[in-house]
Amino acid sequence: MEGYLGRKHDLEGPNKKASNRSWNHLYCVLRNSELTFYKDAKNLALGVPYHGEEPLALRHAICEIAANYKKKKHVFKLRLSNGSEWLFHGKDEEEMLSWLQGVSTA
Ligand code: I3P
Repeated sequence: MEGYLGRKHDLEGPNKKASNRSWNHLYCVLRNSELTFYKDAKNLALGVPYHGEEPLALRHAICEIAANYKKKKHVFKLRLSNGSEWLFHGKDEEEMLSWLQGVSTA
């Protein structure tokens, strides 16, 4: 699946806050148990990931609704096996839930 989500890097590793903590609106692509980010769909077509980032490997990742995050609605949290954590913001409940399900079963 693919589409736009808000993304915030929360933890770089266990108990280590990410240095860049701002929200970005990114084109997200979920394929083959990996999540890759692009500035927009055009950059996906060109094969140019956002800031040259490596895809996030979703094996052994944990994904859940970010119940503790109160500043926005429709946010879910992704914790990777390396301890890094990311928040994702869908435009509505339905979009958030479909990504949550997609990422959880990847
Ligand atoms: C961050 C930005 C984020 C904010 C984060 C700030 O500043 O304002 O929106 O997260 O707060 O550090 P900058 O863009 O200058 O990097 P929230 O939207 O969740 O508040 P945080 O450090 O408390 O996570």
